[in-house]
Amino acid sequence: MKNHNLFAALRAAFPASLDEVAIETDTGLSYTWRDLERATAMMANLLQSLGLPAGARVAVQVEKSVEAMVLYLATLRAGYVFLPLNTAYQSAEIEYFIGNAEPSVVVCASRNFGWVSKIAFKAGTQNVFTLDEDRSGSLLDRAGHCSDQHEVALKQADDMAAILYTSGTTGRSKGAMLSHGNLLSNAQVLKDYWGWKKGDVLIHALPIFHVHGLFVAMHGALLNGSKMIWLGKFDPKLVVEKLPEATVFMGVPTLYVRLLAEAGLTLEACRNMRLFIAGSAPLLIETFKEWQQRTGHTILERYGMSETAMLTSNPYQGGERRGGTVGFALPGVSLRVQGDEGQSLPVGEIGDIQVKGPNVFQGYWRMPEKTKEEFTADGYFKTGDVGKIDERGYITIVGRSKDLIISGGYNVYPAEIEGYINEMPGVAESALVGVPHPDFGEVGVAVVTAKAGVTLDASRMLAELKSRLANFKIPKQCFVVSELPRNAMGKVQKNLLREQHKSLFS
Ligand code: MLC
Ligand code: AMP
Repeated sequence: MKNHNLFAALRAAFPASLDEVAIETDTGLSYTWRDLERATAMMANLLQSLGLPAGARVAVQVEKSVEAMVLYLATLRAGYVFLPLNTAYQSAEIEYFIGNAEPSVVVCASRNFGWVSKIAFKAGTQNVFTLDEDRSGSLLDRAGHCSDQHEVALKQADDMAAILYTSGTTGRSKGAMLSHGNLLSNAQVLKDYWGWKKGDVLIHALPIFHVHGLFVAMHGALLNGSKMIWLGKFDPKLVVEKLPEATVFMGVPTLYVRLLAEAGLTLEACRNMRLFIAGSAPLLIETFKEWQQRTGHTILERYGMSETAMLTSNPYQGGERRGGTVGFALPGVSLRVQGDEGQSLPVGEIGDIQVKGPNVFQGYWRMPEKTKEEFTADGYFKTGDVGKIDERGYITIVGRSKDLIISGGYNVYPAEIEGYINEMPGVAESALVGVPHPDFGEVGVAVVTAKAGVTLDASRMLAELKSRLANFKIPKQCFVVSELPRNAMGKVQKNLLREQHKSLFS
């Protein structure tokens, strides 16, 4: 029987000579393909020795490191389900994810072991390990005693490989279940579409707890047997320094904005580069054009999401990469734009983007009703993005029907933040809106009203939020006003607030 385990496909793409370098880190370490083969085997053996139930979740909140990547690959290899968590999440956020996903294994940074293990044990997790970016922690200690021989677990294409938490209008996060088949089909399509070839070297500068860094970048390099230059954190100077050794770079728009601020970003620095790819948030046309002028390269913009991995891409070859568009639906992806009455819209008209394809997820973890709501009767997933298709087939995203702010490539759900603000003493109501920002593209601004007779202190409210939520979710400003604008139906008019504050950071 064919093994559809994603790891098996990635492993099959390792170069024949396992002694070649697979990864070079910014800390001066170098890992061969043999190192990856052995380390994933040892860690997979450790996971399998724990007697976990089928489909067990392995929840991971650790700093980026090659060992963290090995943990991801080992989870696939052993046949369990990987659940990555942003390192910025604090205890209330982690408590929700662990409570909801009920992982059998939790891996955290040793400095967080006290509070994370408390949450995990309370939720019934039996195994809590630590892993730090300096290759220390109980996970590696334990894996070090395991055999380096391991047979890849047998998986069907529909078996779950990962759960990625993402949110919606109600504010509570939903776990998007992605199968081995979802991830592998998308990786294979992108390998061809983006012309990955022998000799390619990827600069990996993104976090590995979201689709972009974990799947698009990492699977791309692995499936091509390509070396990665591995940066623990995005550092624009270091990226520029490493460009001459690389051929492919991927980033969210903020990374491109910050790279453009580097004097060292020149034609000469980019001489060996083949491809710059951007996504996760809208790339401003100014950034697109400035990049062309400075480097001689045209950024290739693509579009995707946690529930679907990649959906569209500008062409790598055989067509123009058009700034401001996200290109064409990828091979195998069926994409349509629908109007309010569920009718297909003609060329150029704006409507809801819906998609179907082998990359589209299996549903939301333990939320069958929510899953049903997000699909049409004929099986299309409602992305929550609003866009149009031009006469040449290029897709442009013009907005979102979901109330979502994308800040520096991270999602901020207004409903979640408003929920926290509304619970604060003296607050009557609040609205969080996204406004343009030169570095993060968009940032959240809170507008709050007080209960009668109460004087609210905006900076204290922000400090209170900061003690409870991931730092990127904190509004960059907070205004206390006498009332929020409403329409005739009594609904808060966020568009007016957006308009009012649109120049705050320009
Ligand atoms: C950091 N800060 C942010 C922020 N990142 N504020 C708003 N939005 C962000 N994204 C704030 C922190 O709160 C902190 O504020 C200050 O900046 C410094 O924090 P830091 O952690 O040191 O920041 P830095 O390292 O500079 O991080 C910026 C960044 C990072 C752009 C490198 O945000 C990043 O890696 N973004 C990429 C996200 C990503 O990979 N997205 C892909 C999602 S997948 P203070 O006040 O506390 O000091 C997806 C699907 C798809 O969307 O299509 O790909
Ligand atoms: P996430 O839930 O983190 O996976 O975020 C996915 C969302 O990011 C999509 O639904 C889009 O709204 C947005 N997105 C991703 N890529 C792009 C892009 N190239 N341009 C505009 N928005 C994008």
